[in-house]
Amino acid sequence: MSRVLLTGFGAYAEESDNPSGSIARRLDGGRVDGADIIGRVLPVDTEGVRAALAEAIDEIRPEVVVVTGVAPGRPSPSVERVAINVRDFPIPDINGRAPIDQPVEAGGPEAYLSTLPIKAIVDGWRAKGIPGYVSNTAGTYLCNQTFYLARHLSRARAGMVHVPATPPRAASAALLPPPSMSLVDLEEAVRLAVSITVGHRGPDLLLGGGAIS
Ligand code: PCA
Repeated sequence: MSRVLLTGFGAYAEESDNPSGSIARRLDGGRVDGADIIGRVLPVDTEGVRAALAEAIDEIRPEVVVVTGVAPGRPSPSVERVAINVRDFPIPDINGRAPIDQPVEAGGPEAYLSTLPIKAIVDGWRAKGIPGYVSNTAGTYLCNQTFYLARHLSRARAGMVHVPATPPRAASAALLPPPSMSLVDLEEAVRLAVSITVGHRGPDLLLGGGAIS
């Protein structure tokens, strides 16, 4: 029986109700294609997140790790291609830390590629009417850090999905509301990403997912 560790994040900055954490809680204890999902909510804390993730990996010993986070402003779910060994925080974490040009792991590789079938995930999303895409940067904040750590700390197939804002969050924007999708649709996108990963064998699909910039 395979185990999937699905992480989301708690509140930070303007994201008082982080949909990624809600989705991890909602899918926790569920089953997808014969795999058990164990959902965990991680703190948006650059010091604390390593211990929280390492503890979850030690305890669960997952075959797959899917890190999720919210990316307000993005139009739809996106699956990340790469995590870089850089922390350059544009806003502080929940404890006021904002490292500039610090590594995630001193002496670690400069980057890790996702070992999820990113093209198959996008293809599967689109087949179900979810307008997802491959993202070629996970940023330089906590989500990039956690995706990097997931690859660094475990041998599981590991990667990351960013989700857009939900309508209530978008409605709270002072001026132009960011794009949004309902929590139910985002939960389905994350559930599908897990299911496609669990069911995928062999190399990823050979479909375009690049960007000019
Ligand atoms: N999104 C942030 C960190 C936590 C979250 O949900 C990010 O994209 O880095």
